[in-house]
Amino acid sequence: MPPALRPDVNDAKSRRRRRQHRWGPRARGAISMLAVVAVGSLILAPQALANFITPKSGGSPNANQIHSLYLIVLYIAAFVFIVVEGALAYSLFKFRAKKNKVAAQIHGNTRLEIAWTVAAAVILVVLTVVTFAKLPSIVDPPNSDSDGLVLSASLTSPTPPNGNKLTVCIQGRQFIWRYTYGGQCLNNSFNSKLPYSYQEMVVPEHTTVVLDIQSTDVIHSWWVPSLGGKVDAVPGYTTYSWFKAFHTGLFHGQCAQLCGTNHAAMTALVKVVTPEQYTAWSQQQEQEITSANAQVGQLRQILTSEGNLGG
Ligand SMILES: [Cu+2]
Repeated sequence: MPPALRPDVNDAKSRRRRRQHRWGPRARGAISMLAVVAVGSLILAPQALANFITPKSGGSPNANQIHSLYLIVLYIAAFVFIVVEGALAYSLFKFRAKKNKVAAQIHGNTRLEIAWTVAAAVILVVLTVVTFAKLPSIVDPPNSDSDGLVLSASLTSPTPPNGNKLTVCIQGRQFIWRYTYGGQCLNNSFNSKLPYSYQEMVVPEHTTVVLDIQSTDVIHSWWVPSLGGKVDAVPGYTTYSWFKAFHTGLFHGQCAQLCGTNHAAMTALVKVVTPEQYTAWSQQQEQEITSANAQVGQLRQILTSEGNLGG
C-alpha cells in the first residue's frame, strides 16, 4: 500500500477508532457496497416494480417485446449506475475528511482510461445489437392464431406472413377516435358502408389486427399501452401499428399527443371479444348503419319533395 493510502498510524484518534471497530475499513466499504447492491436489486426486482417504471405489457406480443427490451436496457443501466454510484459512495466514505486519508490520484492512468472507454463502447454496441435484433418482432405483425378470425388480405399496410389480418382504419380528430373495420377502409371511411365505431374499438382475440392510422386535423397519438407502442396520427400521412390480443377483455388507452383543449377527454378503449362475438357485432353494426342510411335517405326525399332541402 502506498504511503499516501496508509492510515495515519501516529494519530491517536485513529488508533482508538480502529480498536473500537471489529471490521476494518475495507470490510466496512464492502458492506456498504453490498447494501447498495441489495437495495438496488430489491428496487429493480420485476415483482417489486409491477409495471411501475416499466411499460405495460401482457395484452399483445409486441407489447411484451417492448417490455422485455426495456428491461434489458434498464438492467444494463442499473448495473452501470450501481457500479459508478457505488464507487463514488465507497470513495466518499473511505476517504472522508474525518479519517484523514488521501486517495490515490488516478488521472492520467492510460490503462484505466482505455478500459472504461472500451467498456462504455461495448455497452453501446450491445444495446444497439439487442435493439435491432428485437425490432422485427415489434414492427412486423405475426400470423393470427389458428382459432383467430380469417379475414381478407390487403397489401397496402404491414401484413402477416400468411396475409390474414383484420384491418382497422383509425382516424384521430379533435377529440375522439373513429374506427372503420375492413380491408378497404383506408381513405374510404365515409363513402364505404363498412362498420365503424367511435372511441370503443371492438376486435377478435388471437387475430392480428393491423391499424392504419390517420388524422383529420392535428397530430394525435394512438396509444393503448398493453397492446403495443404508441404511434402518431399525422395529418396527410398514414402510419401503421398492429396488435394481436392474447385474451378477451378491455384495454384502455389515451391520445398521447397534446392535441387541443379537450385532449384529456380523447380516450380510447379496445374491447377484445371472441371471433364469434366479433362477427355478430360486425354484422349488427352493418345492419344498423344500413338502416340508419335508409332512414336518412327517406328523410332526404321527403324534405326535397317539400322543397325544404336545397339542390
Ligand atoms: Cu388527440
